[in-house]
Amino acid sequence: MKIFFSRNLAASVALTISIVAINVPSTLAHEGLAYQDFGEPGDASNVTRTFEIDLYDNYYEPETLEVQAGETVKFIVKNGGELLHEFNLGTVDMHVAHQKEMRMMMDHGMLTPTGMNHQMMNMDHSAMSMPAMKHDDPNSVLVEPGETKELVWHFHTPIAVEFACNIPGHYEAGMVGELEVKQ
Ligand SMILES: [Cu+2]
Repeated sequence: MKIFFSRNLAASVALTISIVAINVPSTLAHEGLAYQDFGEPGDASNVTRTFEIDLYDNYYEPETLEVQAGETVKFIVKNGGELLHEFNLGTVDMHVAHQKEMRMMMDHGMLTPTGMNHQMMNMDHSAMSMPAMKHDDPNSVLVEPGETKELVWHFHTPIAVEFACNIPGHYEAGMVGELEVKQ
């Protein structure tokens, strides 16, 4: 009887723990969130912190960053690799969605493994029934080899997000870093 009771107790404790685990989503998934939920393009005159990020084939240096909610951060993003790379701030779900768009741009020749077709990127694709094919997301920069770009971002909410490269295959290869926005 005693054994039955403790087993039962153990089972119910295990059940409680698993329910808690199921109910707590991954801190990085944030299903349904958009960049507006954690920040917005920042004003360069309000920058409180500057990070230099080096992009290589296929990883970032550094791979973890930490900021405070309320800060405006300047990211100086330098591509020291031989491939085209992206620096995109978002949740896992946002990156997965953007990877599909990037795959489409690659399939249509707007992007190549080493650069972008600037003429095609600036074309009006609505006439070709290819909307949203322009890479102009405010939470992202595309950086060609040897190029340096800047992204100024204001973080308004404590959250854990990722900075990631959504060029086909790069995220999967490990081109992703963690950015924690602290309270
Ligand atoms: Cu990349």
